Amino acid sequence: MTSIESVVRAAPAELDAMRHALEIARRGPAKGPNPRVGCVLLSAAGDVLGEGWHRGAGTPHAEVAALADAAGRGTSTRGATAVVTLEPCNHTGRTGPCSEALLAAGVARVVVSVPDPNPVAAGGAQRLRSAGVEVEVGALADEGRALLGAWLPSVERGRPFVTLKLATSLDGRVAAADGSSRWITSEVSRHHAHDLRAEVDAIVVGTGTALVDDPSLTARNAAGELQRQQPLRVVVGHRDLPPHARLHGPGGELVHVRTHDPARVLTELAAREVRHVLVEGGPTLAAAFLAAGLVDEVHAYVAPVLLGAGRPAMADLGVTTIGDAVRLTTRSVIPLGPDVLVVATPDRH
Ligand code: AOF
Ligand code: ZN
Repeated sequence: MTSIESVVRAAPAELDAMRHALEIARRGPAKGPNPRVGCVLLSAAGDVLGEGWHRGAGTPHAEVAALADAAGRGTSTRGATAVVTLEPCNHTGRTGPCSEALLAAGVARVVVSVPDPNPVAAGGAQRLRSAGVEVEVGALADEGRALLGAWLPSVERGRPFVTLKLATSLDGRVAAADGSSRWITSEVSRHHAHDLRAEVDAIVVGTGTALVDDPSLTARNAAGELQRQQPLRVVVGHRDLPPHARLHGPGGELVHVRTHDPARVLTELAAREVRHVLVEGGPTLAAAFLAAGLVDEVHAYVAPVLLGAGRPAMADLGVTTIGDAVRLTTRSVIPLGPDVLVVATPDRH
């Protein structure tokens, strides 16, 4: 971005409209292939002509929904300003290009929060400018990026965003020496972890964990009932699951990726339009993702329990000297009953 473009010229009424667009965008789904987007149409006098938000892949984009809302109110959008949380798309995907829809509606000015990082869809700002429309990009950009969550880094990196979940004793163990592990963390932590499952598109475990723990990998509510939208359940490794495994029971679709290469797992999931992956273990898979530099965020639930000679949370990372340690930056520390949740991101070199 040039220094000229980084100066955003947006009127107070446009910033108010952007705040509202960010708010209504949150009515859309927080996960899935498409981002959450909101749009507010303003008259030259600053009155709201229409508003809309994106309800998920395959449904109209926010701009088109806002134009339809204005048409429903019987107001003309000729000369209007469109305030949009994401740069209008310039492609025909599941729906048509928003840039063309805005031009056809006679919109004269567009205020955008975040440029679209999707190379397939991007280019709307340029298309609109070349047709004589004024375009401002970067209004309330921090809020706009926060709205997009894991979708933004996932599209920027061309692979799903990866959260690694650990649940350990204070001395970093995930099981006692005999393998028993129920329960190290408290019920509060386990509920919190279930909510995290509900937020992601896919949960990944290694075949070792699938065979030993026989997990169901479902997102359940406090009453133990399955939540409405279940994440994809992904098992990584070469061994087969027994026919009676809980993973064959009710829940999200089960995918078995027969590889040990984390990059291949992510390529496979990206092809299924997965944007956010939760890696739940075990120690071998966790180490493989970390060693490959494919962990974006760690959620470590740590319980005030000591296990001594138990099983470590992480297999060999290839760290033999302190200079090679994998360092992270702590983003937040959340007390959960007797436990704490540490959210941290690996430092990139
Ligand atoms: C917009 N407004 O409301 C959204 C946009 O397959 P499609 O047609 O739904 O296109 C999805 C892509 O379009 C998505 O990856 C992102 O780049 C952009 N989403 N764009 O102008 C919207 N949801
Ligand atoms: Zn669009």
